[in-house]
Amino acid sequence: MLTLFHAPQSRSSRMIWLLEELAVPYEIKPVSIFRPMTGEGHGDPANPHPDKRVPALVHDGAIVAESVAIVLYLLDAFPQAGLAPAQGDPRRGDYLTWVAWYAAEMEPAMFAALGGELGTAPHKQRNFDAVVGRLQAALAKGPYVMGEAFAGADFLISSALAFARHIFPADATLDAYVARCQARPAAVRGLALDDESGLQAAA
Ligand SMILES: N[C@@H](CCC(=O)N[C@@H](CS)C(=O)NCC(=O)O)C(=O)O
Repeated sequence: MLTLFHAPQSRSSRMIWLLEELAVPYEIKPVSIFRPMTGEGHGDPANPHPDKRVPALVHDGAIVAESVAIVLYLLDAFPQAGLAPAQGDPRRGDYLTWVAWYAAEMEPAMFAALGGELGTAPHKQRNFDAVVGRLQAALAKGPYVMGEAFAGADFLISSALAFARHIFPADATLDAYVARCQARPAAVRGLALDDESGLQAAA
């Protein structure tokens, strides 16, 4: 059994989308998290994440934490979804590069921009420009970062882009990419389930 430890409208929301893509049975366990913007919530003792954050996944007793680890783990465990080139596939390196790039380059650059740090730190501005440039170059070639096919990295990249769209440059290609990813039936179902989980948490 797969159990997702989830808090509404957080980094675990896109994992509901991912689980919907896999079309395998899973359950969602809502947990409280500390929300720094409002000061609400707290680390939930029921959450197996080492830092009481979300997402956390338990699969047949094994705990997987960190968004990137969960994407890699699930897409290898359920290859029938066709969202990750397998070991030995020549596209595997590109896939791993994009997933790691998301965590190592895109997230830090995005949070530096959200925190207003770019103007005072030229190297952070340079890193941010590199992130935008790489994304624009990839999406000028294909509808998804790896080309024709939607793959694991697109969950992470498109959802982060949607979350912080205002700090990225106005660009119809970026808008169309986010819309294309979010129009997937599994994404639409995932969003509805996230909203539902928020209503349950509030009740
Ligand atoms: N690098 C982690 C970050 C996880 C994270 O910070 N999640 C937030 C929600 S978006 C959280 O649980 N915050 C609660 C806290 O910091 O205590 C990942 O991508 O999984």
